[in-house]
Amino acid sequence: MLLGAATSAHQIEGDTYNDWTLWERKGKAPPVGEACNSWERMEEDIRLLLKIGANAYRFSLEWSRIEVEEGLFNIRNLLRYRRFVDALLEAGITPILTLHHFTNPVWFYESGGWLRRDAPEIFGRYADLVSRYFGDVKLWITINEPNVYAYRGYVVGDWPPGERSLSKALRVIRNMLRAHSEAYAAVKANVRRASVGIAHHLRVFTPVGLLGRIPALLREYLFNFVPVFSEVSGEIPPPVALMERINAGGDFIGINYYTRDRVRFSLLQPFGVEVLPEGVWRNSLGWEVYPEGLYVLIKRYNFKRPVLITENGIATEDHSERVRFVREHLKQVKRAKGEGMDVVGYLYWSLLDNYEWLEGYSAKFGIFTRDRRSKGDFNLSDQYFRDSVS
Ligand code: IFM
Repeated sequence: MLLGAATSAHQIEGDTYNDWTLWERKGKAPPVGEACNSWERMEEDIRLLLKIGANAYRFSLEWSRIEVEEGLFNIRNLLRYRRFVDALLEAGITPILTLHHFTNPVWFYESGGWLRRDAPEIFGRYADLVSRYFGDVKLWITINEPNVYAYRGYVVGDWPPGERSLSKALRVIRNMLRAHSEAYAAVKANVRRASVGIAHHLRVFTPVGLLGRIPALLREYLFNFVPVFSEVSGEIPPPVALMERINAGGDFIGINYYTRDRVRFSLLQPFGVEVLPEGVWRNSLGWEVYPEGLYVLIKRYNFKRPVLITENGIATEDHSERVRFVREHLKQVKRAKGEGMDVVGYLYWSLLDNYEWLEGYSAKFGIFTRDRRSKGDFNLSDQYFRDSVS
């Protein structure tokens, strides 16, 4: 089983210049600064992975470093990632490469971004170029959390581009699913035996009261079901599209899991309102911690395919709470495996305390601090963790 950790480029590399940078400069998000300086110090991150007994590492390539202008690729930067992958392989760590993790090149963003008609082809071209350089990487994630990206950027509007339009959000989701399909085909053509999928952010939606079932079902359908179903069936269902055929394929189901929402009916909000009773386990951002949800989602969304837990983590200042969090979630993985689910890996979010978008550096998801100091015992190869998954 793959056991390891996950990160993303903008959150750890430092010195990135993309659409989120513009958002920061507008004062809409805290400045990322040099983050964990991983662009310079990636190889040190490998030492940390070895320290925790990890055999896998999920990280993302920063599209804006690679396609610096439309159709113009910076191969030097691509080769920087190439050297990193070589070092991972040498260390016996399986690289899991993400092509898109929220951030976009400024030229793409300023010309319409994910609303551009040709966004899927543009992304496919980028995936094609990159995958030619990584023929030995067997695990690929095309896009991270398309549902969250569309929701925050085009419904809530607190992420770039700051739109508040459901119809635009649906167009963005549709384009991202098409883009996944393009990238899937490109990677499969260039890399023999590659396994390619999306990292889906899935949540448990628990209704509060009888009427709460309506908004909970709506959320379940739009947020969880539509993206996963489109990926596995190759058809995008309404309201995103009218069963539009795409060639998408998911060789595994990637699940990012953090929390559940308890949803109550509201006459004013079609998607209901969230309620959280006193006394439930929460992380430092106030999100409910609900380990059983991981089991529920693996069972509900596996579509008879291998499942990879592409992210699962807790923001906390208390490292022993983090250890308890991982243990409780791995118990649920074990439970699902015991019932025949093919869970092939578990990646903790995150290796390092890093830049948590609007929350900046206040949320501490890391096993290590930004300066790469250990916070205490944590070893995925310990009997203690192995027992939970074997
Ligand atoms: O930090 C994020 C990550 O970028 C995507 N998944 C959720 C994490 C925690 O919020």
